[in-house]
Amino acid sequence: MSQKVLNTDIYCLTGEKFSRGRSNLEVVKEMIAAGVEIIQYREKEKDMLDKYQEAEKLRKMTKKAGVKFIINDDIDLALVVDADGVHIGQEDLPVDIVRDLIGPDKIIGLSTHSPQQAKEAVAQDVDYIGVGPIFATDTKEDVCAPVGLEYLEYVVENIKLPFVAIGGIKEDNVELVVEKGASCVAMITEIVGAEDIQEKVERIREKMK
Ligand code: TZP
Ligand code: MG
Repeated sequence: MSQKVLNTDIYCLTGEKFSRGRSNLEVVKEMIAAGVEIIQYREKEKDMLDKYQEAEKLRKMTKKAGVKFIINDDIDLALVVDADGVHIGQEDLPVDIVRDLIGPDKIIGLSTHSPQQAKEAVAQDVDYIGVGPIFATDTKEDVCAPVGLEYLEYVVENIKLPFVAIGGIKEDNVELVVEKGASCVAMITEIVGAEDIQEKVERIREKMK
């Protein structure tokens, strides 16, 4: 288990349809230039061939920059592009099966939405959990209703796994999330939809201090 996996402040995800017409390649380039240390490739509506071709390029870019690269959902894709890991949800394959497929050295992240799911994650071979959606999110597909800050508080107090808070987090509310004890926050629209991604990341980092 790679305990140092979320030893960073901002966890970025792709979302091409929220990226103001920019490609994932352009957006990830900006994220890397902003000093982001972990990026998840998440594209729910693209064909596997498109995802493969894109993820190959993103893997090369992230590897060169020393940035962790995580693939959402697709274990096969994570393996073929040699990503650092996969991020799965409650409706994906069970963690033990994913671990068997992906091997002992890759990162497994698991989305959780309740104390029960967090407790179950502790008993499984996951490297980190996602905690959310904290707030209502514009990124609707495959995302459940907001769980609020209470669930985050529960995790901070009771769960020993590394975690990343996610869902509706913006420059304007990130302080609330950090105050509750999150040291790593994930954002899609706030970052991919920013006119100037590097400036946006800088401003979020200021707010997180
Ligand atoms: N999981 C929980 S909320 C969410 C995911 C993937 C979407 C987050 O998107 P945004 O735009 O940062 O609210
Ligand atoms: Mg999933």
